[in-house]
Amino acid sequence: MRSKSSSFSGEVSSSGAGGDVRKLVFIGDAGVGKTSLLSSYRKGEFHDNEKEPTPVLEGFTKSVSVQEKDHVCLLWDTIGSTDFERLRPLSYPKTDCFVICFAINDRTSFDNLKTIWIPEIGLHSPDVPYIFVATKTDIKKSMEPLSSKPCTKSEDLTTTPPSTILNIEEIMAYITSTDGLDYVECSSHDLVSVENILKSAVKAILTHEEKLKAIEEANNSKSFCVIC
Ligand SMILES: Nc1nc2c(ncn2[C@@H]2O[C@H](COP(=O)(O)OP(=O)(O)O)[C@@H](O)[C@H]2O)c(=O)[nH]1
Ligand SMILES: [Mg+2]
Repeated sequence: MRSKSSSFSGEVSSSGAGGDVRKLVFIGDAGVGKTSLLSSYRKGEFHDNEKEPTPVLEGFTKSVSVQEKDHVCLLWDTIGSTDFERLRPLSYPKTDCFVICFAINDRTSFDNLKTIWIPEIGLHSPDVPYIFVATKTDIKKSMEPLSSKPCTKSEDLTTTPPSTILNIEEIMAYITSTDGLDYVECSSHDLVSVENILKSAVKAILTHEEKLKAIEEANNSKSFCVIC
């Protein structure tokens, strides 16, 4: 990993997280791996994070290079459980991009994109771009060789049966039906895949800003024509 990291908490300024800092808020069901991927990325290595609590209302910054420019990202974790559905939106103001996570081996977390997460950001932050992230893809990879060769009895004893891994066609069918700007797969064990989330989020923000600029220019030229 290339960048310096620092803690950040409290108020954010009026333009996104402040100046050129891009605030990325990670949401998704409890247990999909949000805290693990953020804390692995921050520390530079994966720690089994089962007992580590999710930081609330506190983020940290990392910089990432996109289109030959360094962009500082403020990474903001949230708690996915329904008990926190009233507290969680306190993290949403000034968000530049939501990173909506589901686990590749957890169908409920995927179904909840539609029933919980898209409605939640639609309610609190309707004009903010978002991307989707499938987590724990190491589980999928560790199972791939098994499907291409006959299983022995011991190989059958995997904790995640192949049938519970979501397939890419189904994922893409849903994602292309939304306004999500990208889909990224990651594993907390593979920090390059985590950095790709940041790059994808920054690209989504830049795309969204270009779109807003084009709309504004079109509106300006329309008013100019009316005056003529
Ligand atoms: N195999 C695998 N397990 C993971 C990964 N990321 C997180 N986990 C495990 O998933 C569980 C829940 O992770 P956590 O980060 O607390 O989820 P959160 O509730 O979304 O923050 C923990 O036991 C983690 O060790 C991953 O990339 N691969
Ligand atoms: Mg957590």
